[in-house]
Amino acid sequence: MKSASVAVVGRPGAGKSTLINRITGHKVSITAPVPQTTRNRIRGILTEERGQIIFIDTPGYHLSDRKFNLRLRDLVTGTLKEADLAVYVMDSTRPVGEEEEAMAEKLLHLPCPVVAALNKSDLASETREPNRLFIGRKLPAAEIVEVSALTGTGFSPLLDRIFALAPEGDPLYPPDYYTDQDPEFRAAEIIREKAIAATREEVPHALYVEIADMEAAEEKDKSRLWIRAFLVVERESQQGILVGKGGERIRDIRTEAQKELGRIFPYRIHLDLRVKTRPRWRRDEALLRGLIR
Ligand SMILES: Nc1nc2c(ncn2[C@@H]2O[C@H](COP(=O)(O)OP(=O)(O)OP(=O)(O)O)[C@@H](O)[C@H]2O)c(=O)[nH]1
Ligand SMILES: [Mg+2]
Repeated sequence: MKSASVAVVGRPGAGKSTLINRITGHKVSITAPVPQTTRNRIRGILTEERGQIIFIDTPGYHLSDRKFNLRLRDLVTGTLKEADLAVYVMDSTRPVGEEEEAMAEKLLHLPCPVVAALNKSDLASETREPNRLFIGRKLPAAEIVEVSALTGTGFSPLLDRIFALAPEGDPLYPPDYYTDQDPEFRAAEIIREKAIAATREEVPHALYVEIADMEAAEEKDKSRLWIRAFLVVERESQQGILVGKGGERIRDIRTEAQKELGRIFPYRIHLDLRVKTRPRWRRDEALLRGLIR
């Protein structure tokens, strides 16, 4: 039996979270068309006859020296240090930039093997071949597999490669486990995804979700899960955007979140969603310690 912990790394928006969701067959990690969605290390577990692979989703590797971003980058570094191997997800439709250079440089000095997933193969792209050459030049030992995280194309050779490189070992999780996230974190993430999808520009980045209360209650027809949550933003103006005209936007976010939470948790969901402001939270060291982990 094989057993491995696999760090999934790459530039923001490369498709890391989409890949893990598709590989595990579950919504493990939230995704969005805007970059810098993932802020935590999130495990997605795949168990097969060949063994168990623990995929660890990470924040997109982004070169900025703001406190918030440095913490995200530290998570990537820490995850790579503990992993048995790394999957380097690269968006084949975007030209290589300095972030890609920095990411590749980091991977070159790892003791563990690297598999490169050249992602978004479902889209036509003039940068695919140049990007493939870039990986070949920067990481000559890395095998390159062309994939589409969206459709699942290329997953079979990718998984063959991962299992081949994985060390022997016993599974760490029972076979039916696909993630180890606690319910509060999952709920907060689903709500954040719906809020990101409903907003633009700086709002998705200025946002986090605080679960104030989460409680299950037995009722005669079905068990209910009560969730009281806050969308926290940095400024009053962002609060207004989230609420929308006549409260329309927050109602939509709540409806979408409730729908998806109802698919994940075996309860009828009752979500009480509000908005509040916490100025400069992205510079609050103590808050970030709890939020980014
Ligand atoms: N067409 C296409 N789109 C993809 C593919 N993989 C991911 N995407 C899209 O790319 C966007 C970013 O995907 P994510 O999975 O959130 O990317 P990520 O690397 O996790 O991003 P961060 O968490 O910000 O680092 C989303 O809109 C996805 O639907 C793919 O194979 N094909
Ligand atoms: Mg992600």
